[in-house]
Amino acid sequence: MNTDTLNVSVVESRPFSDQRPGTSGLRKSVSEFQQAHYLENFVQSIFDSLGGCVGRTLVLGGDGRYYNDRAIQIILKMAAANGFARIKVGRAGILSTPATSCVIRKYRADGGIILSASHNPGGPGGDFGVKFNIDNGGPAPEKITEAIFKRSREIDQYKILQAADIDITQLGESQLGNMVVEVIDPVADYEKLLESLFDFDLISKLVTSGKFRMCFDAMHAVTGPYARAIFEKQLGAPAGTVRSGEVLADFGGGHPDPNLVYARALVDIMYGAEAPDFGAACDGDGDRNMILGRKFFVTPSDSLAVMTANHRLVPAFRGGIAGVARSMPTSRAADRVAEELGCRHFETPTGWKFFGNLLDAGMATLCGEESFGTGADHIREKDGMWAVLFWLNILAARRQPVEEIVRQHWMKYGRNYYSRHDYEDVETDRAHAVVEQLRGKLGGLTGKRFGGFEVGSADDFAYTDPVDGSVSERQGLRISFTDGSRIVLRLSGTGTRGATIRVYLERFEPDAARQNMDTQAALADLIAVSSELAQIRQLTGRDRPTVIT
Ligand code: VG1
Ligand code: CO
Repeated sequence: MNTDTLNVSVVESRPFSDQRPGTSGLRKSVSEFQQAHYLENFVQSIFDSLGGCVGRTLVLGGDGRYYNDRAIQIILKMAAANGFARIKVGRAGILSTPATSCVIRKYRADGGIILSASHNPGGPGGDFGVKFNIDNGGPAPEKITEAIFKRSREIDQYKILQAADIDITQLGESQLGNMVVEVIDPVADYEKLLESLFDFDLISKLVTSGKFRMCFDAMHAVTGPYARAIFEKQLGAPAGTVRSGEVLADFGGGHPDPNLVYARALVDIMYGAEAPDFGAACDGDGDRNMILGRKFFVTPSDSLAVMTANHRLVPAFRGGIAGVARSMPTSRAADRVAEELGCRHFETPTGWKFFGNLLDAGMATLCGEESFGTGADHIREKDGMWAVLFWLNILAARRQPVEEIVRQHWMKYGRNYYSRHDYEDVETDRAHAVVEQLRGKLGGLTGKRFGGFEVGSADDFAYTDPVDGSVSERQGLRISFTDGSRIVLRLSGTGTRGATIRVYLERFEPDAARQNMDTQAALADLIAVSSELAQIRQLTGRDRPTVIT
């Protein structure tokens, strides 16, 4: 077939002014995405920013949320009209974010589109999103997302093939115009990759021993099929180990964010009578994870530190690691482990896209964020299933309860009490006023005392990428105290309603005798200082956070 004979429509369109990707892709309510030409304009802006689509290969999938099915058909037809040679699409449109990264890398595709608003709720009244990943399998870096945004503001047409919908429920290849649509198994390649990293025999012995019970909550989001295939089928964990394993378009009405607030069902099991030994959950698109022991919560910052300290138990890391990278608001627990190991550690802005260069350059091996994200150099996304398997590998090798492993870790390295306070859906102007007010104070804070705390340094975090020298400014206000405590404040880049203020609190406690406090109590003095500095109550009228994690 030749392009001239293809039934391509060039559709006139007008730009939307609000298509700037945030921390992780473009996220809006479903109804905004359903406006005429909205999705099409953004997808065409991605294609136009690629410097040519002809002959290229793209990976396409999503987390199964509402509107995925329609969006996939639209993108397939647009890709065909724009000259792509091949699209690998997950069966029924399913591909988790980490699995997409894996497939892009394995088949050397030119990029991928993930249809997900991650941990945001789904359904007709929920959110939708589009993430674009580049050929290293990772989220597009800022210079690319800015180019896409720029293009979206001037775009006046898009191309789409006039054709019937393609059946993507069966594996195999079919033709759409000149493009091959290849429907792939969403789990197979990713499962093989994970199997190559961990000691599956050892983990299988643990989960089939009858002496160890685990519970995994897929929150009716994308990890259900992955977890069933890997934990139950491949590793032999008893049927029923995976809860809420069916992917539902509205996630069963839940909020697929694996934390103590939204993963309530799992938390109740893990803190109830007869609690299992190990519990875990993942988010909407499978890149986040929460780790729980019996009546015990592992903060994501501690999880990264414990993984780093125990990396040699995992076959993939037996030869050592080059370095650890964490996002700026993530606690500094992993830094101390890196120092003891003699490996490098890095502090990057929030968002996985900032780890890509460090991983590509072999400077960092493990990465993590306080927002329930951990991952490594096997792909270029954070990886929920990977994190759960890493913990299972540690548990299988050490044969100790989760709580004991973490407490021993604190005894050796000290404990970073850590919490994040979110104020959601704040009126945008008021949220900006909070940031401006605090930013204005930063210059005069060093040396000042607040309660028992003395400010050691205060700045608006700017990051210079050590690989390509690119600079990202205004990445969060941080105030460090001389005793190692920190307060960080930034606005979320993933919300879809109003603005979300995030306050991150961290206090270091080296004394083992004082490592057993309740987190909020241990941070109470610092929380008081943060209220005084940030003036959230005065400037927004909010007297308490919406979500505490
Ligand atoms: C949040 C988290 C950030 C994470 C991002 C994407 O961003 O804080 O650490 O990388 O979500 O996660 P923000 O800007 O709202 O703080 V996900 O699971 O969307 O891919
Ligand atoms: Co996610």
